[in-house]
Amino acid sequence: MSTSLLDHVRTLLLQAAQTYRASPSGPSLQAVVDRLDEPLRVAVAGKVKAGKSTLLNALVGERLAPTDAGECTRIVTWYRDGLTYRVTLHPLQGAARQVPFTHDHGAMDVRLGATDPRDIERLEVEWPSASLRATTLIDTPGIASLSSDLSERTQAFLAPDDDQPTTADAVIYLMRHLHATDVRLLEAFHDDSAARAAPINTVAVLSRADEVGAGRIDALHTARRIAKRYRSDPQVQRLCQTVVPVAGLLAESAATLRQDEFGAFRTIAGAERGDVEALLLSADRFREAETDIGLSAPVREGLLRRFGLFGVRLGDMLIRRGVATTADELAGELLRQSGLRDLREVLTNQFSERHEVLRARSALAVLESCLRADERPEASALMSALERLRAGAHEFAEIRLLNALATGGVRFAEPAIRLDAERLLGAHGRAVTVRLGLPPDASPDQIRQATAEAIAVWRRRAESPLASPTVADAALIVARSCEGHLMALA
Ligand SMILES: Nc1nc2c(ncn2[C@@H]2O[C@H](COP(=O)(O)OP(=O)(O)O)[C@@H](O)[C@H]2O)c(=O)[nH]1
Ligand SMILES: [Mg+2]
Repeated sequence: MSTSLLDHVRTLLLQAAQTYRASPSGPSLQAVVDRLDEPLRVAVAGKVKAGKSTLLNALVGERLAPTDAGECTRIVTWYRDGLTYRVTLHPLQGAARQVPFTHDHGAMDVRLGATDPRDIERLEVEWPSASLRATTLIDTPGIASLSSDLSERTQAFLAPDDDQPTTADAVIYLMRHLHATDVRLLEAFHDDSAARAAPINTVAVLSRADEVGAGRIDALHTARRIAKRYRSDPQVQRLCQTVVPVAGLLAESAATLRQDEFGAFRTIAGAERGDVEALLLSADRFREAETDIGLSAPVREGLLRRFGLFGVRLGDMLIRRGVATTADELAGELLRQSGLRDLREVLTNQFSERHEVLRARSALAVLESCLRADERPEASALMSALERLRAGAHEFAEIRLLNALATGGVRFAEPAIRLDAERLLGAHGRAVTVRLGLPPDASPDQIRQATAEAIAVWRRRAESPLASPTVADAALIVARSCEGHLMALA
């Protein structure tokens, strides 16, 4: 289904690239054609120190992106799967060039030499990695604060001026606690056009979730409750698909857990419980207090830096209770508790499964801006073809409706109807069983029957004399989605 959409988009782009081959737009159109076959581009955005680079590392499963200070944290950096390890510097002016780097145990250290970070458009890190095969991750410098020095380049990257399309297909937005500025920042890179960042391609992360409530052992429960509250806030619903709490530092360190660290955790878990509890009362205490549990201050300091106070408490508890008896088990359990797997699942449902539609959508945005920038007789035919494609493709209709449901542009009589519509439109995953709310092992007959029932219900809603035109249209789109499944089954 989506394949044909991408094919249509490709054909149209190739025509346009041909028409514009001698103009400045030519190369950018060709680049968009090439991009159709590339992995989805997901940008990690949010304020300074929200934990963006740490989370990116956790998603890759390696420490690549530098965290905290360092000039590279001020540069937009792409991490993509490659055949070899290579870093390319793209300056604002002049040709791209490879730059030397080192990568020992910690993050990458890219040698910029005499180049001023402000003269760099972006760094591109190629890194052979299974995690990067389906998605290219883009680390953005933080947005400092909206009122004063909102980082211009992050802003320019996420929400370019005018009608320029965005560089990323989807955005993970990190926020520590929902702040008025977060809402305004999210709003800043959203608008109503079909092409821009919209709730459909944004997932919010309640980041540094372990720090909620000063790192107490129930921190993540609390964070999950807060995230749930955000999810039901209409202001948040207008801006993103969902909100997931993640302890990025814990996830990053779990993914890269070393045997000596496991040994240190074992030492803690083997010590007298009262002594350990006293030591773990605060980070300062754990770092500095005199103790005879058998761990030197530098080792404790190291654990704290890598896992945070919450992570140390959790690791101690998991080993003490026998939940984790090996380094692998500990890593697995810390990862599970960090929330990273939940985030991955959301990313798969929200982005990976609809990557072709998202990509088609960004490609058409570029095409549209080229057509508008350079008007000529042939452009009008291309523009109508583009509009026909946008209006006609059911995948776009689904995306538009999901956006409209999120932003309140379409309202059904009851919240339950909206939830039903979102599920059928693929908001929670595109698999037909997920859409229908059936168990994964439902039989073809069950699927057929549930689909037929859904079609009947939604056709009735569309034809109801009480339905407003917007609701009727929306109901028709849902019914058509269901009919699509039925055809796919046959
Ligand atoms: N406790 C805790 N600290 C974190 C977490 N994520 C990041 N940090 C710390 O916060 C600081 C900023 O993180 P960084 O990833 O560089 O943030 P960025 O500026 O958004 O890229 C670093 O000292 C990280 O170790 C987290 O999930 N929990
Ligand atoms: Mg960073």
